[in-house]
Amino acid sequence: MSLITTRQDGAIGTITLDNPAKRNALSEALIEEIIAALAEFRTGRARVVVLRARPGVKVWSAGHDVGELPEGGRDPLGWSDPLRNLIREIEIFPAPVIAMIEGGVWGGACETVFACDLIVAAPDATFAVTPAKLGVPYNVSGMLTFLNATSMRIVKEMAFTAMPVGAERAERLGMINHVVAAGELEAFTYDFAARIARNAPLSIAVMKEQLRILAGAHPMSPQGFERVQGLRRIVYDSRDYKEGIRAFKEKRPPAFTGE
Ligand code: LCV
Repeated sequence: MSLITTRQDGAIGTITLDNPAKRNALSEALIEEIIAALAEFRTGRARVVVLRARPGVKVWSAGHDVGELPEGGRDPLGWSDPLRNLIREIEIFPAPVIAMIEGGVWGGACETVFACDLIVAAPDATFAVTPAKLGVPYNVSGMLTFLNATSMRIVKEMAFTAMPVGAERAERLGMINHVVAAGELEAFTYDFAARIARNAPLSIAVMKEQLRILAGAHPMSPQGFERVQGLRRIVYDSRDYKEGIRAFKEKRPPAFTGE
């Protein structure tokens, strides 16, 4: 059973997340379908891609599929984790990806949306960075995605509180491009997409790639990287990490002890 639907109308591709039973959780299977769709759109010379969920959803995506996270002893967000592959595929896709958002965006889905080039949201959209809620040691390139989306102060607030940020505030902070009434969201987004599709695709592709390279140009010494990896291992080997995953699965609040 497909977990997304896709279509291409002229130069505009659309990917619709379509697994409401699991609140569009970013499972390996769903991510593989998105990546395959992006490959098809690249072959089909799409000039813009819209990434969306079904109209009227309350949850755009609940983030990484927690059931697919290791229960300890292994990096939960290593290089080859499906979520990391998805982020990189969106970033290197040679045309703008527009995230069209209704409802709640959680955890790894929040990073996925921030990795998109443009974000258009309905007023009910919310964005939540959730590692602290689960006890997960987020990874360095993921934190850089958040830092490229807003200020350090706001990243810290979102990461430390795990509280959702609403669309209006997100727009005020420059975190998203536009907030549009739900009834006009689709028309606005596809008009936005059509404007981009009428412009020069090669010029846009090279500007997108330049901005990706510049956004990732942060010096980190080998020692600095090794220190981060060592600290992250302490977290994913901790009892708190196991407790966070278990509490989610047992549908109860976690009791973190700092060990
Ligand atoms: C698997 C799920 C999920 C889910 N995975 O519906 O950023 S990090 O580091 O945290 C990263 C590792 C990450 O992204 O972790 C995931 C972060 N996501 C969250 O913290 C959101 C977790 N989900 C929720 O809080 C609720 O599901 C929301 C508020 C999104 C929706 O609540 P609602 O009452 O509408 P349910 O909670 O009843 O969920 C419906 C079904 O979807 C599953 C959930 O287990 C349930 O499945 P069953 O019907 O089989 O019990 N589900 C929801 N989120 N991230 N599965």
